[in-house]
Amino acid sequence: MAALVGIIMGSQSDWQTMRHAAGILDELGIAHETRIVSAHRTPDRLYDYAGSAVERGLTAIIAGAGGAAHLPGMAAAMTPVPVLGVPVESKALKGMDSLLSIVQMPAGIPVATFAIGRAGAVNAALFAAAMVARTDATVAAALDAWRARQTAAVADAPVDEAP
Ligand code: RP5
Repeated sequence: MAALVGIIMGSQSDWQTMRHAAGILDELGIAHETRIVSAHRTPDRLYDYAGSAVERGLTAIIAGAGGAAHLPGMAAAMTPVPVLGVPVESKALKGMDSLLSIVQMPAGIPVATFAIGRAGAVNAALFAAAMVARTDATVAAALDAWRARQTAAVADAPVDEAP
């Protein structure tokens, strides 16, 4: 099945974060693809990927990067497909560098920016799912069920946990 959502990341090291986005899309049955595409190390690959996103039918691109995180913004500059940016937590600055690099786009080239790390990856995937769900009743039902399971899993009261 052709991918509806693309997950790209700047490095293999980003996969530990971005795999959470892929996991959510797997759970919801949304066809997706995962690629390492670096704005700095593989610029031609980025050009090819973003340039072909429309013709390949992608609804959204989830782009994760850390540090000087130019991948989401550069991808957004080269395609009209909505780009959802995930700041990966960096060792030196705990992802604040990634967050600010991704969120501070100039007016005219939007990137929807999510939280640093796993929460951002999960929410970017849920957001992409919500986009797909507008025109896909099966995905809409899967997303509703996912949210209902999450709600049902929240206990009424806290318990002591093993240290
Ligand atoms: C960025 O540099 C990547 O997105 C990654 O988060 C960061 C570090 O990359 P590696 O040195 O671990 O490959 O381009």
